[in-house]
Amino acid sequence: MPRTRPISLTRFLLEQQRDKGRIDADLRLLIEVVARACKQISIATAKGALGGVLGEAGTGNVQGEAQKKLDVLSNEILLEANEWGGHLAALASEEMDHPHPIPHRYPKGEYLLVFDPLDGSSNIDVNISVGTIFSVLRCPTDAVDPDEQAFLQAGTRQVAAGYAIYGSSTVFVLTVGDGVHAFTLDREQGSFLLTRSDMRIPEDTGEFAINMSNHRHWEAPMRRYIDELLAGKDGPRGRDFNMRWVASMVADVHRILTRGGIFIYPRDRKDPSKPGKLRLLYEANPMAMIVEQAGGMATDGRLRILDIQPEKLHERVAVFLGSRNEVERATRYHREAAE
Ligand code: AHM
Ligand code: MG
Repeated sequence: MPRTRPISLTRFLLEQQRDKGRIDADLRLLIEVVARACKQISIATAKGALGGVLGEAGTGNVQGEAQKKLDVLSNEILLEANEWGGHLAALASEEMDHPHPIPHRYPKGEYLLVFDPLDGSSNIDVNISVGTIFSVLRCPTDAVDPDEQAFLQAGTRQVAAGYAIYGSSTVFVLTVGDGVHAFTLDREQGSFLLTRSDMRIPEDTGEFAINMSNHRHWEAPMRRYIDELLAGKDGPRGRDFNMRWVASMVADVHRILTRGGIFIYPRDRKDPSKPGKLRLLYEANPMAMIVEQAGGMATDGRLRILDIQPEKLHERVAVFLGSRNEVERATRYHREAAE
């Protein structure tokens, strides 16, 4: 339940800067600007058919995916909001082939912002939750005009990560390395208000999230883990498990932060050239930081996601995240199979 005098995101960030010394003024401004852009995206998303924003944009992104009108619009909103503040050295996004430099007419800052402007966009037209995911890195000091290389940093180097979920309410979830905090958008006031601080993911869970239709394409350890869950009370786990799959990573992760669970998007044999579907820099890394900050665990089935050294801006990775004991088990099955 919200407190009687809820803390605004603005005040929370100011306290993180002034009292805790955890963020500087530029990072505070950056997060505020991202949150403001998320408010705009939330408004555009909520208008739905009335805003003329549903449907295909008629273009494709670098990953060969058809872009929705709202993918393109959300990307533009985030670019426009972040270009001029003087806090960023460059931006990169799922929807752009290459990093976007800060135009010369604006001052440059020391941070890099990388984002998925509208995650789960296959759900837009059917009115199911979508979201924005973002990650903040420091720009290497020797990168005068930061290119792709500047972004290729392990997730452990993130200074902030978060997402906004546009669901039955709009919630902005943030970590600056000091726990995970959720702010609900008060639409009358137009501000994000702290509604959950220090979110914790339970170590154990009876709920899993995976796209089961890919079962036949999975590797053996993946099938072993899920088949054991499906066997329920009569199987080796001796209990029943429940399944949820929203097909919006933000929504699945938000549920896991709220009540626990394991989310898996494994690599599979459908397209062996792709090591998973989700992207390391703007989906897996920010979510892994959030999940770890909430006491959970995030791996690619073998390694800790945050330790992976990226080689490409749009690199894909397998993702196992959520309640620690289940992620540990699924990861162990994969490691054992590799021995
Ligand atoms: P997107 O960024 O193009 O929306 O793709 C990522 C989404 C995730 O939000 C979600 O977990 C996954 O793709 C769903 O994939 P699938 O349709 O294969 O179940
Ligand atoms: Mg996405």
